[in-house]
Amino acid sequence: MANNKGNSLIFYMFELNTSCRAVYILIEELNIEATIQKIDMRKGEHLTDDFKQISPLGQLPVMIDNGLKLSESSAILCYLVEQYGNEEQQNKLMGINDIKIRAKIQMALYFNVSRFYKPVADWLRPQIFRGSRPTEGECLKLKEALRQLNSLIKSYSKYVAGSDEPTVADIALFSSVSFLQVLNYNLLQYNSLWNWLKRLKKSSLELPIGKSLISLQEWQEELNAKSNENDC
Ligand SMILES: N[C@@H](CCC(=O)N[C@@H](CS)C(=O)NCC(=O)O)C(=O)O
Repeated sequence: MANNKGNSLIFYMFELNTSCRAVYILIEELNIEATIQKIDMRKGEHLTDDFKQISPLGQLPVMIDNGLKLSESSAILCYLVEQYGNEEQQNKLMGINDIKIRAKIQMALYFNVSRFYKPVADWLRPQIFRGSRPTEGECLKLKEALRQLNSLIKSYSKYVAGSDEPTVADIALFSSVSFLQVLNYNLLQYNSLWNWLKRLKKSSLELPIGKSLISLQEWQEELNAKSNENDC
């Protein structure tokens, strides 16, 4: 049954942005009845005056809930769990009853924003916005970011904050990594990361994760069709 408490939530997202996708996975997991407003950044829909009233810097993701306007996906993820999760979900996704897990979740969220997200976004951007390949420098930075994430996962047992169940930090990081996977990026060499991905896909997040991948797969099919285009 949908979580009706979410009736007032409006979530603005660009389907091909990893931060937006992370929040979308959580909305699905918490079954929040939100209004999802899709903004296509490829068409410049984030640059209009109307959208700048909502997000003054023209950034996505952004949400409005009962007068609260929030950007930055990590902040949105934490807010949604606290506002809409029941006690079990709050404990599982944000470790509210375990200060050490909670601290490690924060650490992994900061790692995502400060070290991981940007190299992934820089590698993806040319492909999403220009249909071109990333540069060698962008490829090298992405490799280093993946190596770091692999080490982080290796240092814990199952999930990125050392918990037995996936948390919001896994959702945030998964969102970036799954994008690479859909584009057939070779992740097999990052052994711990690869096994974490497999675990996540069979975890309690299996359904929201699967749903979030549909639009990505559609985009990838579109990309393939374009690269094989032949009008002779
Ligand atoms: N740290 C932010 C990153 C969000 C982000 O990078 N958004 C991009 C989407 S491609 C954006 O809005 N770019 C437009 C701009 O910065 O003008 C988060 O986690 O929400």
